[in-house]
Amino acid sequence: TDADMARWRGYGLGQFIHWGVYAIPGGHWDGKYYGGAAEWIRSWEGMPNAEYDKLYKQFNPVNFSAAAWAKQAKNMGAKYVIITTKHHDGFCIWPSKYTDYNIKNTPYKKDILKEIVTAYDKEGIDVYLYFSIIDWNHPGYQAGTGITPEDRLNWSNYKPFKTDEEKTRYATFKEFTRNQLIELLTDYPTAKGLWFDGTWDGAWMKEFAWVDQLEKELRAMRPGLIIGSRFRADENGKRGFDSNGVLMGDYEQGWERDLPNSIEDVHGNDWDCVMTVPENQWGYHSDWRGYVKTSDDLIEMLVKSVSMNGNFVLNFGPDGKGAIRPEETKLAKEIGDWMKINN
Ligand code: JFZ
Repeated sequence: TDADMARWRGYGLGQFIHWGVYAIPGGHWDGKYYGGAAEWIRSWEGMPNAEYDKLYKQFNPVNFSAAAWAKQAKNMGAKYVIITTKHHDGFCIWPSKYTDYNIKNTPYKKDILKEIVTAYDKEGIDVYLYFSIIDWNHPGYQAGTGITPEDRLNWSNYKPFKTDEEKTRYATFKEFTRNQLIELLTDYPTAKGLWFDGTWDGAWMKEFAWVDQLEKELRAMRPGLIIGSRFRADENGKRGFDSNGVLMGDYEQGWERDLPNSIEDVHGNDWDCVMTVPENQWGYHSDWRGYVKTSDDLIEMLVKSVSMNGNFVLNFGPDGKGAIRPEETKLAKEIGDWMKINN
């Protein structure tokens, strides 16, 4: 509704959190440094499923405090948070009924998503749920290439489905996805919106009509729900715009780690920019290399975003024990100090 979008436009600064079992290896596996995004280690390192399965069995974040995270976000001046409920690896930080690959089956056991939603609600920070369509854990995902479980890890391997068996398997994945989204909206009723990722997957893009219907269903379930443009892709694979160039969704999710040059570039659309501190790491990587942004860099991006009618969302990647790293804590404090003077 207009009131919900008016609230969204007022955010300015948000916090993004990427947290999952990939935080345990932190960009290293088998004694080797891994230079790609730490949350992609399962895929680009070709980690066998048996190896990756060891991670959730040891996920026990003893330093995790949702209240401390929420307080830090509040002091930074963030008005909303986007939290990864399920990244591409398929691990769910809530006790989903539809897969065993979830927090309940870790040593930690407790519903992390509930802890986070409760803590941020308490600070008056709106919660948005990041949800990946890509799911390397589900047997029906990318049925067209799913000869071995490892085949599913490489989304660029996608081939159109040929057999009925493949189509049937993908149908189970669609149903699973729909069930999980309904589950999230039902069990976390205060969440304000969904932030989608991984919809560039070839199979999903061919499901245009089905996705359209699902979006209508979710919106009917929760009036005022905010959904970004990346949920849908047109038949040509152009994410988030229909064939007439009209935005599909409440705001444009296209300015990832990038800012428009001028207000003309945003074509009157609402938009967000999600940003990493190091170059290409969202999940926790124990060894940041290359250019790391300073608080001055980030404040400049925030000011530019807000001046061009966008929201700026700064990413944090807590470690495998649940602590936010000191570098990020320092940046959050510096940005917060600036916000207090200039808000
Ligand atoms: C995706 C993920 O693969 C990544 O791990 C992280 O979660 C990020 C927020 O989203 O990466 C993307 C998605 C879209 C673009 C680039 C990277 N894009 O549109 O340019």
